[in-house]
Amino acid sequence: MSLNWLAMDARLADIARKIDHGDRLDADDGALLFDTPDLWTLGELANRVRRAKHGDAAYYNVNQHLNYSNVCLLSCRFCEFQRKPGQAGAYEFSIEQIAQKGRDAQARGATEMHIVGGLHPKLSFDYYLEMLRTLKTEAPKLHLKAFTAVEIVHLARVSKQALRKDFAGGVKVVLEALRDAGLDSLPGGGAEVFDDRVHDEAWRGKIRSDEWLTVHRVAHEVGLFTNATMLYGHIETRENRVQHLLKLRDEQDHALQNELPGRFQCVIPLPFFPDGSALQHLPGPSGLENLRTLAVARLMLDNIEHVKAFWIMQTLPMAQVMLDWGADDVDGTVVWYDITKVGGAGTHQEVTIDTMRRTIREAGYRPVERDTLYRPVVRDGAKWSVHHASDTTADRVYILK
Ligand code: V47
Repeated sequence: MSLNWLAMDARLADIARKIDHGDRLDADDGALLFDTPDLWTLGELANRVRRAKHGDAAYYNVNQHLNYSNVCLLSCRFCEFQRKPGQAGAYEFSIEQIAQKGRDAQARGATEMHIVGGLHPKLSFDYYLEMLRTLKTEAPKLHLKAFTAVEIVHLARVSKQALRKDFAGGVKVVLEALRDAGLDSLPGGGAEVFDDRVHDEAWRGKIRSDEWLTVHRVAHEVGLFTNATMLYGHIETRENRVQHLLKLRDEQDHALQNELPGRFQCVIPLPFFPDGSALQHLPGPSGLENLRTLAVARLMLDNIEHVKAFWIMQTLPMAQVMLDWGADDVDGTVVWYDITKVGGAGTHQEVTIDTMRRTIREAGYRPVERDTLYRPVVRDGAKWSVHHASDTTADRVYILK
């Protein structure tokens, strides 16, 4: 019996050579990686890069997500989370409710609070500053990873900074005020896919890619580390995905070449979930498409250290497979999550530390608890400390390498 049909796609040989030599892949390589039927070689290449960077480590953190309000001025067609003011199910948390969640998370031993919400028409800039200040007072051990670039631009409007001609200058004022109130880093949400056609069809009214990238650039300039997402599997093309990854790579080049005090730490490809959204007639990406997109992200983004398989959207078994396909991180214990509820989940979506570690071990990897800045954490129950005592920028860079 001939096994020729199992042979490697010969077109991948050049890409494999580039990867072995540490050469950068270009847009044509990205297109080929999306086109090849040879998924095994693609996965193997991504795994090779992942193992060269992180060995058998698989990172997770003990975190808690907080979605402070689902009220949103936008009507993104992929979103099942947003509600209009007064609509059934619309909510916003008071500062005291948020403080209680912070105290609970800290008592549980969480290292991070990941905070995002809709673009609320009524909440003042002070609400957001107060939220951060209160959490820093009530739960000072929590790293506050808060507000997507979309919320930051909304806050620039709310605080009238967006009236300035200089968009980046207004964003800077807002980010500095939030940082001084306790903001520690920015999550990667709201990037969706960097393409104006897709933007206008599916999330008109939201900031465009140039604004999203400007917010992250300014964040890096003012010393904040950030993440980046890519929402795929809806009305975008695979070429759009390649362009999205290249734009992220260029932005990271800018941060690294200019030695900015912040940069992207992690990229998170997010598979579109149609249920409950205005695009629910679409099928959503298949498991194989998820693996392919993850592997391409790992291979194209040679300058971003970490790639996350967000288990909430991928499921735990899929996240296990993804550790072999380029991912080195699975996010954290989460506890509460309101934005997507896969397979009929409610807002309580939690894994315990034991389950997280067992899941990673069963996939053949070594579980490493990290803090938000990817420093190893030493834990004894709810008590924890960062393995490297000092918190200098030099230390961060050391751990990132
Ligand atoms: O920005 C919304 C996406 C994002 C749907 O920074 C959807 O560490 C799929 O950004 N199907 C929020 N995706 C989640 C996010 C995130 C998650 C985990 C870790 C980090 C990080 C960031 O969720 C939104 C949007 O792109 N989203 N609706 C949906 N129906």
